[in-house]
Amino acid sequence: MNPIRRAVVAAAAVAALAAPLLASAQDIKPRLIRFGYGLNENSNQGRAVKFFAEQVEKASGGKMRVRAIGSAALGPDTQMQQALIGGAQEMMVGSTATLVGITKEMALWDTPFLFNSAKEADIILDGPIGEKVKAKLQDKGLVGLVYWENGFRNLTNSKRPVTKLEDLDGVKLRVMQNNVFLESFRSLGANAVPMPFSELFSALETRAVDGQENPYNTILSSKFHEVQKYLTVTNHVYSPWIITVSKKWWDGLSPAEQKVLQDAARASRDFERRDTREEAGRALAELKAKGMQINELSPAEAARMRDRLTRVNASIGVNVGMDLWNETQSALTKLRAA
Ligand code: TF8
Repeated sequence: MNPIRRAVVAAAAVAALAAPLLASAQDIKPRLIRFGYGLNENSNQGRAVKFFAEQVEKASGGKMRVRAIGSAALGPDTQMQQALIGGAQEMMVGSTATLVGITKEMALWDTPFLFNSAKEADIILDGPIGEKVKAKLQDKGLVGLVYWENGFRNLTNSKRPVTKLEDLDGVKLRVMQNNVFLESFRSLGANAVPMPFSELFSALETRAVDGQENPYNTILSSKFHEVQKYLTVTNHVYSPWIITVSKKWWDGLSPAEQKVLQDAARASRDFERRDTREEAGRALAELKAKGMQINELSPAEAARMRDRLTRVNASIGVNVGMDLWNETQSALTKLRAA
């Protein structure tokens, strides 16, 4: 080989080695990601979105930037979902419960007392059943990345201490825009009204509604203790959050960009669950210190409430499909026997 030819071959070899690196750098383009969420910046949700944003920026060498927009400034969950579907917004995190109008299978997670522990929730949500439900979003223009923990929900109100079923009679209770929640609380005797979360604080403050139900973390971070006196420990359902992406936008991303988002989402899930559980552990005491009256249900009353609430189960099974319902029940049975 003559020297010139040798130099050309050597240069080509160097270029070939560098190619994958260059290709992946070119595969990541400058992107601005509008990421909406409903709680405020100082909530578990806000902290985890911030964590996600940092991960994305780090992994993309600062090319992909996440603009986190909290406090429902881009609208309540249902409005953001439509913006994602239409491609006007890239990402969001919100309750799976507000997705049921788009993907009926999401109602599986609304089943009262479905999970006995956060550990059970993690296993089912991160396992094949959670994946299957998440995958259903794709036909509807959304890509689900990971589930976060909203948490076990508890009841608050400003009217009276709720220590038995009858205390709920006539209590005007805000629920999420979701039929299972609506039916569940109607069956308990409450006057349940669906309302987006973004309107809830002022509805409680003006007494347009008497009460609501959410995890301790949210009751605290949204300052509901300022407008709610009584808290009953019900743990009536485990609520997941889910990170969703506009499929229209996602399909235009390179595999490298999609990987950045997927990896960051997974890391944010682990961060969020750890942070949420740690906060939940002290939030109840803090709510008490801030003046809320905490009521525990007697075992007999808890059983009565549970019995009433789980009457909606049959209709959830039919709605999400009996195969999915049965698969979930047998997975839980197996888990509990282990
Ligand atoms: C609710 C939910 C909300 C979440 C949040 C806005 O009661 O628990 O806290 O959906 O993402 O609406």
